Amino acid sequence: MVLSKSLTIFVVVAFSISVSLINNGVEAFHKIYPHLQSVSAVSVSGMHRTGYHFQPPRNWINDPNGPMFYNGVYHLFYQYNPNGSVWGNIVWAHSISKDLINWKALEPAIYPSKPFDKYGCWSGSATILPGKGPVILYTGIIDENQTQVQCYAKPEDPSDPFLRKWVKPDEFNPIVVAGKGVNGSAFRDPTTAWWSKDGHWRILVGSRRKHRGMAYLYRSRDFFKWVRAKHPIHSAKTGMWECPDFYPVSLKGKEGLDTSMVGTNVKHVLKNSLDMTRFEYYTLGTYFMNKDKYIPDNTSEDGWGGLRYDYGNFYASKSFFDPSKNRRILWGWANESDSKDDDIKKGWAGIQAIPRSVWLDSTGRQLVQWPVEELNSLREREVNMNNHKLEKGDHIEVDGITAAQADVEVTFSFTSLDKAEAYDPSWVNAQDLCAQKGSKVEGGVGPFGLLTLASENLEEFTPVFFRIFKAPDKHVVLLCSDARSSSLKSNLYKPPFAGFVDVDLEATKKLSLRSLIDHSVVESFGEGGKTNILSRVYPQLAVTIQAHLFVFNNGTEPITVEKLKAWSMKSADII
Ligand code: DQQ
Repeated sequence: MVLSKSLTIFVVVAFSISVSLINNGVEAFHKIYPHLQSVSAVSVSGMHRTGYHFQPPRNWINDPNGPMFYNGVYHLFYQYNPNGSVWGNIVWAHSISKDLINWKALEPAIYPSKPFDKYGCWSGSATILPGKGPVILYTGIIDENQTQVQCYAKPEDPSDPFLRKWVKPDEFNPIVVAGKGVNGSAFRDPTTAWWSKDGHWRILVGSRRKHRGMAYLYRSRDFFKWVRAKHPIHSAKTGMWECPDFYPVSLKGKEGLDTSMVGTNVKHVLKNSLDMTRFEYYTLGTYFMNKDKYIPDNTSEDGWGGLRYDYGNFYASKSFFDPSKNRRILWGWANESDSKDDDIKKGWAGIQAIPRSVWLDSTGRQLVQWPVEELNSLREREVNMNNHKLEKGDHIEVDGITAAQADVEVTFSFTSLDKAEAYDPSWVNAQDLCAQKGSKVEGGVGPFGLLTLASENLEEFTPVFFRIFKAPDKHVVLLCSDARSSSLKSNLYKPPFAGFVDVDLEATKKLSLRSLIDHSVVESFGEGGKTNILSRVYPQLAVTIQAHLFVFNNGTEPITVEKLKAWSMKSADII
């Protein structure tokens, strides 16, 4: 008895220590700052505002909600505090676009007004009901203890091309309450519904039972009366699952699929956002509709070390099917990495990452993502660098563009992998490895890559780079986006974000990188979007026209910049 008690204490302590070590430096959410949440900004600081990443003119934003394409218009809703630049007073802000890049803000679509959402309108999704139009499912907060229920809203006038006004009918609302055995204070973020041939709509709702993250499955014939399936569709020991997303991907090609698609030529993706670590992970697997079970493939790790859409600052993501271009698009929120006090001074906090197309890699082992093609319309002045050799210690400026607001695509090549450093099998955590072997530590093949948002004399820079190691049976490729040298300012969260890249180097001896640089964000796509990292950074010197871009090599193996194209980026119209 005594032994089991101390064992319990040990497990709890070990669990909290391990969680705090991987906590991404961000405090858990839904913490209310009563004295700050309605302090409106005296002025809005433009210094680190983005030129083409989505952000409203002022105030706090978090999760993307209910993205959809309907009647020729893209809709983006998002969690928004209309009164201040910390989390609180949450409503669904609403913006519309014809191209996913330029946006026009409308009035908030959903805000507390009913007993079932009096204390907040939290995240959720949109479903377009054939012949009937869109319905939004969202989480309503019913009391000060943050008790959560699922609610629905529909357009007041479905013929309004912009769907400006949304109503929350009293009939059937709330449509789902926690029920027996479900933790009502950890029960939120309904998914887009999918329809099955058995005549039912199905949704998932994120939850937790003790330390186990759960995605509960609900079924409905009419979209209003929902019944919980006996078992969650899936669960894992990772703490609370927020913002689940569940969708099919095609086994071949880049085309996206409607959320209701099933069959032998698809795999399913289950993504969850981990409240404890503020990271997300996904698995690829098989959905057994008859049993309402999802089983991850044995190639997808199902836990803390699982695959991530993004190994940086990217959370509460949500995808939707865009029938106008037959693609699945992924939105993710990139929180600030500065302090709450800085956010209050700035008068704003939070951006959305560039929307990305997402599809299954030809290996079937992971997803691939790429910025939507519409982004290219912002490209203006172009510069090129071709077949430029970088010896050890070289850093060469990519001159002639606005380096603080740019898009860079580069392919690096090398003739030999012989000098690759030996890989120690204990290096399982990419971020720890990047912390140990940063961009300045000399290597064999690499580190090589880009120095983004760099000051002229490199007092500040955010390096995005590859480093290659030799394991007994393969090469291990590390991609880092290291914020440690990004700013002279202290009290910032400056992590050396990193991920491994699943690529066969023997065959190609090439690696490609794309970085979207936008004042306080560097959003990078390694090897065509296999490994992606978004960093938020706050340079003090490398701002506007004082920002520079370099290619560099700090490895002994010479590296060739085979092909580099960089563009100044126009600002998007986000009003
Ligand atoms: N943010 C929302 C929740 C969700 C969390 C509240 C994820 O619904 O679980 O703003 O960032």
